[in-house]
Amino acid sequence: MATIFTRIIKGEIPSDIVYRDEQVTAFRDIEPQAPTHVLIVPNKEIATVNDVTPEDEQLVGHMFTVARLIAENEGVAESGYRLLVNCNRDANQEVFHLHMHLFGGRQLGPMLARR
Ligand code: DGP
Repeated sequence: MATIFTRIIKGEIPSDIVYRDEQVTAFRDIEPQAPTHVLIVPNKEIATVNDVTPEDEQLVGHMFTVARLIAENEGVAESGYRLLVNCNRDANQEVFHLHMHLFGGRQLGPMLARR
């Protein structure tokens, strides 16, 4: 089923797009958790990491190349940034269309909140 991200990719609802090509679209998160918070989304609908297949390896690799480019464009490449992909319930995945978060622009702290 089409997600909100497919509608963004198709231009049916507005978003702040920072990069797009034939394979991926990247736009700013609607609820930013850092000065730079961009979502890198495959144009192809893949629900979760569990649905990634060997045929998607080039596409998934391309998401990293695009992340690197966006980090440079956003001016966070040298200071550092975090790439994060949530999968299913225990990771609080909210939108079931594969996406990579790019966070940067501040000290991001430890990788996970400590219990
Ligand atoms: P995740 O928990 O990994 O599924 O994160 C989903 C992210 O998507 C969350 O940080 C908020 C963002 N988001 C949800 N709906 C929209 C939207 O309509 N526009 C934009 N730009 N971001 C959205």
